[in-house]
Parts: sequence; C-alpha cells; structure tokens
Amino acid sequence: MATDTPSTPITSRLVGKVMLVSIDNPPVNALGVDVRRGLMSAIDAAETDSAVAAVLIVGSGRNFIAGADIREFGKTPLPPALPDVCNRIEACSKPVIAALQGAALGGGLEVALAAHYRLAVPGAKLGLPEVQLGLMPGAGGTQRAPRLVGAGPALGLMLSGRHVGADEALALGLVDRLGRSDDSLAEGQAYAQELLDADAPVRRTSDAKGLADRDASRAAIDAARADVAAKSRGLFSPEKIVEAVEAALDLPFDEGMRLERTLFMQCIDSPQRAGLIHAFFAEREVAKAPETKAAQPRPLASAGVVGGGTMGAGIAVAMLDAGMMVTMVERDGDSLARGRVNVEKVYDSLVSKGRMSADAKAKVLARFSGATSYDTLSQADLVVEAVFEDMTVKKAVFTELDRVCKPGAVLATNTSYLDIDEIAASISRPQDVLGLHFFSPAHIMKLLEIVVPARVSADSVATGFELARKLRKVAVRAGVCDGFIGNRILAVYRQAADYMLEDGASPYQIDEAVREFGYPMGPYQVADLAGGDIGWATRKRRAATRDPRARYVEIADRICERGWFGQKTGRGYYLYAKGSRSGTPDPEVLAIVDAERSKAGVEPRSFSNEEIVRRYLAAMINEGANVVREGIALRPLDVDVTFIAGYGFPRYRGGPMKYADTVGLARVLADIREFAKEDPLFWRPSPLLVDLVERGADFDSLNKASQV
Ligand code: 3H9
Repeated sequence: MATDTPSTPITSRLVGKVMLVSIDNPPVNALGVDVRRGLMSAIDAAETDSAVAAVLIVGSGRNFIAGADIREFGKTPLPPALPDVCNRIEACSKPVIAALQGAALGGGLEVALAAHYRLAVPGAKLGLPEVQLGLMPGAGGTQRAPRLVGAGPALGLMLSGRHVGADEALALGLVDRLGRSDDSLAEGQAYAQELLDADAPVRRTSDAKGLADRDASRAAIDAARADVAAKSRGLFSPEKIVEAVEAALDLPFDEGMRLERTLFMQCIDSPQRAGLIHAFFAEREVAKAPETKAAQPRPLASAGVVGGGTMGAGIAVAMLDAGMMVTMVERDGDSLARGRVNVEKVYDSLVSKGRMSADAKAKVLARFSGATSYDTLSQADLVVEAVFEDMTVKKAVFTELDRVCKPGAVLATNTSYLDIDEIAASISRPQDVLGLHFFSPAHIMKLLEIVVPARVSADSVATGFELARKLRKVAVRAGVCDGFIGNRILAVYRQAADYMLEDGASPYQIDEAVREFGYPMGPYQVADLAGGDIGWATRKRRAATRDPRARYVEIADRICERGWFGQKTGRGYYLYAKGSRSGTPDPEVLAIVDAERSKAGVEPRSFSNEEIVRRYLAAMINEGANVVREGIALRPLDVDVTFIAGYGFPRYRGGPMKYADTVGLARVLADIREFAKEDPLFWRPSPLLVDLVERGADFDSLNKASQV
C-alpha cells in the first residue's frame, strides 16, 4: 500500500508491517511547513491503520533532517508547530524508529529524540546547533536531551552547538544502535524488524531517567550557568538554554515544554537571531560569485608560495593543512631557511601542545619543499606571491612567474593595497592574474578576499574560490581599489576613531566602547597587536596623495616615532609587561594625546560610549555603502561577511550593513549629516545611502535583488 501525497515532501509506504516514512525536501530536508504537516498526517495514518505495527522515519538524499527551515523564522508561523509534531511522534502507540544519516541537527535531532528508538549510520552528524543561530532547541530538545543523556552532556551539546559523529552519539546515549552500512533505510528496516520480533515496547524519551541523579544534574546546571556568564559575551540564547534545562530537572515534562516554547520565542524575536541567521545565509551567498557560476575551476593540486615571511609561511601552512603540495621560493638560502623555520614552528607548537604527533608533522612537511630558483614553480597549478609590499618588487616577481610557470597556472598576489590591474598588465598573461588577500595569521584567519582585476578570466577567479573551499576559508569577491573591501573601510573608521581621540576620548575609552558593542578588541588594541609600523608605512605612502584639506591626526605618528609599535616592542597605545599580551593604559600616551590636542587647537570634550559607537559605525557603514555602490563589493552582504570573518565584527549583529538595517538607514544618515556639521569633508553621505533612505529601502533589499 502506498499513500504518496504529491503535495507533501513526505512519502509513506508499508513494507511488511513497518510504515516507512521518508522525508524528501532538498537540499537538506529542513522541516518546512509541508514537512511538518506531512509528518503529522503520516503518524496519524500509521496510528489508525491496523496493518501497521511500527513506523520508520528516514531522510532521503544525504541527510536525515538538518533542522527547522530557518528561512521561516521571523515570518508568521504556520501550523503545525514542530513541538506538536514531535509530541505527536512520541505519543504514537506503535514503536517509532528514526534511522539517521548525514545531518540530524537541531529540529532534526529533536524529531529523532521524540521517536522511541534511534539508529545512526556511519557519517551521521548529530547536534543541537541552534545556539549558533541565536536560538535554543525549541521542539523539546531542552527537555528530552537531558532526560536521555543527562544534564551535563546535553548542555555541552546545546551550548557549543557542536556536531557529534555516530560513535560518540552511541557513547552518549543519543542513539541506541549503529548501522554497519551507509544505507539508513536498509539498516533502519532491519532494526525495526528486530524490534518487532522482540516485541519491543513503545519507549518515550520524556520518561527517560537521565536526570535521576538530581545532585549531579544540579551541579552540571550551576557549572554551565557560571561558564555562560563568564564566556558568552553579550549572547542572549545561552542563558535561556540553561534556564530551560533547569526546568527539565525541576518541572514536569509538559510544563518544561511550555517554558521552552516561551524562551524559544524570545530568542526568535531577538535581533541576535536575525543577525546570526543573516550571517549563516550570507556566508553561503558569498561563494556564489558570477565567475563561479560561469566557469569551472582549473586543476588545483600543487601550489607555490613566493616569500617565506609571516604571510608567505602562513599561506604555505594553510595549503599544507589542506593536503596540497607546496613549494616555497625565497631569494637566497638564508631567507629560505627562515621561511622554512616559520612554517615548521607552526607545527612544532602543535606538537608541543600535544595536538599533533611528530609523525604527522613529518608527513605534512613531506609535501613541503623550498627553493631559491623560480624554475621549481614550473609545474605549480597556482602561485601566491607574498613578498614585500612594493610595486617594483612585486612586478619583478611576476616577470619571473610569467617566465617559468606552465600555461594555465593561476598567478596570485597577496597584496593588501597595490593596484592589481597594474601588476596584471605588466606580464604576458593578465587573464591568469588575481589577488588572493589573506589575513594574518593566514593559516588561522577565515577571511580570504578574492580580488578580481579587469582582465582576469572567469576560470582563474573560480580557481581562487576553489582554493578557498579547499582551505576552508570564507572567500569574498572584491574589486580592485586601495584596500579592497576590508582595509579600505577600516581606514575610514580608524580615521573616525582618531578624530574622537583628538577631540577628547582616550584610546582606552574608545576600545572599551567598541568592546561593549561586541568586538573582542578595540581599534587601538588591534593596532598594538598588528604592529603600529604597518599603519605608519601606509600613512607615509598615502601622504603624497592625501587631500590637503582633510583633517589629519598625528598622534599615531608621534607614538611610532618613539619606536612604540605595540606588543612586539612592549609598548604602543598600551604598556605591555614582559611577555604579556594584555596591556595597561599608559600615562605617557595620554600626555602625547594632550600635547597633540593643544597643538591642533582642540578643546577636548567628553564622549559617551554610545556616541563613540555611533560615530565609529556610521563611518564604517557609510564607506561600506560606497564600496557597494562602486561595485568593489558585489552586495552589502559581502561587506558583512568580510567584517565578520576578518575584522572581529560581532557575528550576532550580522555585519555592519545588517546592523545599519537594524537601527534604520534614516537614523544612520541623520547621524552622518549631524557629524558633517563639524567636518563636511570627512562625513560625506554615500549617495547609495541617501538613495536607499529616499526610497524607503534598506541594504537587504539589494541583497535580495541580486539573488533574483
Ligand atoms: C532549529 O532546528 C530550531 C528547532 O530547534 C526548533 C524549531 C521550532 N533551513 O550548508 P550548505 C540550505 S534551527 C533552510 O551549503 P553543506 C543552505 O542555505 C536549525 N535552509 O551544505 C544551502 O542553501 P543554498 C538548526 C538550510 O552540505 C543548502 O541548504 N539546524 C538549512 O555544507 C546547503 O547548505 C542548523 O543550524 C536550514 N536549516 O552543510 C543546521 N540548512 O544551496 C544548519 C541548510 O540555497 N545547516 N540550508 O545556498 C548546516 O549546518 C549545514 O547546512 C549542513 C549541510 C551541515 C546541514
């Protein structure tokens, strides 16, 4: 008997006495309204059909269920709600078995927890990752998971959002059985038959005894609460998770479910949910650049890196970690030896921390070779140049690459600022030249700007994106300009910070205000970490082209002139005790600031932290709008991802452009116009911002328009 209903992604089919309920909702079997409806009616039908002795729920495709359909959040919810579906499954009077493969995440795991028996095949990934979306499990997960596996392990899953494999799921007690093969349907059928043969009873997770040791459960909850207070800076949902698990211990199941619902809806209504879900989709959207749709990547097995400094070595490590063959070229033996040491020390540190074996290190380094001759790059599929930031030096490297590299090799520069069109035009194959702007340390930082010069071919760009995928980086497409997306915008909001510094705020107050907003560090802490000499060199380079009418704050130069470059010199905006990475305020820096104020004729005034953030963000958003308007970033969401992945922007705020939409573009524009009264040259409203406000539109409307 088959009861296929074409209007639902749920198919039910009786095989023997087992009703197979299959979920087919590509791409990841998310629990959209049709899936929820279909599951509800499938269980109802199985309940009343006397031919059915048990129900088996499976996912078709690669996954069981990846969770609630997160595109529905923020819209009017349509019944049935997922908790009701889960309760219906659990209430079924016939055994319900869930066979898990691929993702069984969030609401997907909650469906499985509501079933009476669970099996996972190898490769299954189970988890309650809602916290990463600003949420908490909202379909019984906070009540069933602790009852099943205990408060501590359940909190561990929910607060980290981590995925566990089938073996660990079995060890935790999340599943009862491991399948031997990958075929969840066959494994599930065999398990269901076995349960029927054994006359296995209906067994409800809401009755499970995982919280029976009340003292241990209470201790786990208290420990989690303390941990959340210490670590989840500014996040809303972790506390709610702890509260809900406490209810699992203290309240009857139904009351716990009601509390879970209330708390879940608070999370749904929070701007953090909107910000984090925006970030989730934006990170997937950025990979869909026009070139990745238009062309296939070129082969990409072996790579070359020119330059063995911090950047070159970090890039080499990132590539080695991705399993690639890497050749490093340096100009002489000594430099090469230094480059090799820079690479090896990353692995040595892992070995000394016990995170890598000496054997594994040797295996990785077997794929690494060094040379002082460019000829060794003749067979490389892709070469990244990471030498000194100087046009003449870079062009000389590219001339060599043009001479030795095989036809079709992708030739990339890691420049942060230089004109890549000019580099490309200097060789015979501009179609192969692009920018791959890594961030330091390159083997750790997630962001990779893929900078697309005018004459590059689509397949070279697609290869850049493929490299990012291999390296597990978040790639953002950027156009050519001074600083591309990230550093160009950074230069502007750093300037806004320097103006506030000269006008009366201390670097320590500015850092504090920015941290309160959700950044891990403020701009002056970042400057000290990165090294003040880098920014100093950039300022000197730009001095000749700076608008003479523009306000220029000299405080940073005064600090650099003293050789105070930040952490590496023990002194910058902050003082660093020997070996310490956290600084303390420096009265001498404040004296320099005072002297510069007097010199500039500035009467210092006080700033509230709120005003600091308002100015800092307004500068960032305005330049972000310019970058979008000029096509340097494809969409506002590309700016958002750049700042979340590369500049410490708090993910839960969704990125600067999403944040601007949240506070309202009209307010941002009004701020800029207000600030412009003091300095109309700096605070020039972006024409894009003005246009959007006039049309009553927001940045997200541009994101959506680009998807059509
Ligand atoms: C929840 O469950 C709340 C409940 O507790 C309570 C409810 C009352 N919805 O990542 P990929 C899309 S909260 C809608 O590239 P992969 C994704 O956008 C949810 N769409 O593939 C992409 O679309 P496109 C808890 C989703 O193989 C496509 O699927 N669950 C969802 O690298 C492929 O995605 C989670 O947080 C979704 N839930 O990774 C899990 N998930 O092709 C979130 C994905 O148009 N998902 N899409 O760009 C993931 O972690 C990964 O997507 C997964 C697959 C591991 C499943």
